[in-house]
Amino acid sequence: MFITFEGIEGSGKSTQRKRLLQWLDQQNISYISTREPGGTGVGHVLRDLLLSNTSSIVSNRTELFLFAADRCEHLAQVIRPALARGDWVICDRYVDSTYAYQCGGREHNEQDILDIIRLTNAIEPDLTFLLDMSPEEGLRRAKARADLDRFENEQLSFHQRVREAYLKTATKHHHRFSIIPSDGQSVDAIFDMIVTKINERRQMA
Ligand code: T5A
Repeated sequence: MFITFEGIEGSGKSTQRKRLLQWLDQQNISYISTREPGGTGVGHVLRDLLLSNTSSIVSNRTELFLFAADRCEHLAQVIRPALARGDWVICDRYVDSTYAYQCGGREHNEQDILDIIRLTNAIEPDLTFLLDMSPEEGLRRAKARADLDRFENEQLSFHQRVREAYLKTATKHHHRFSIIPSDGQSVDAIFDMIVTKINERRQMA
């Protein structure tokens, strides 16, 4: 299975991904855990460029192509080989982040974003968990945890557009999306919903 976690800043993706890895260990399921940007050596360099507050990137188009480049390497070096071995792939952010941030947040033309995603030859995930929450709460958590990065420092309206774009793409791809309302929900309650959904999907397979 190829499972992705999506959501605005601080929505709890990493927390849930780590919980899922413990569960997979208990189930004796072999997996790899990865993320975008930064799932490869090349991606690590790109991640620094993309997220650093001192980044010299000024063009939103450059940003878009760097995310796409990160994904091409990630697919070639990590995701495709893992799926070919029969491992589960658990990925923090993927194509839906490009849609939400570059189309929603940065307001690139929608068709251009869909074309870029298509050109990366991305494999469609089996399941995508969208941890949906208000940007105010997500940013509050992100601020409490560490210094804010280049995206987290964007205006609230940027994050509101990101959230709306996520909900739009989740409706369009409802066959793979599971929207988890995460405001005020405990880590355990959210994780229970995730495991229920995974078990449902396994029974269908
Ligand atoms: N990006 C990425 C694009 O613009 N385009 C793209 O194509 C791609 C792939 C990546 C950035 O790049 C952008 C989007 C991003 O801005 P990132 O660091 O990978 O950045 O992503 P972040 O969202 O910034 O990751 P975070 O680690 O900040 O957020 P998470 O993983 O969603 O949240 P998490 O789990 O670390 O939790 C945040 C805090 O909340 C607490 C945790 O303990 C932690 O302190 N928490 C809870 N508290 C209360 N109740 C709960 N249920 C909680 N769950 C977690």
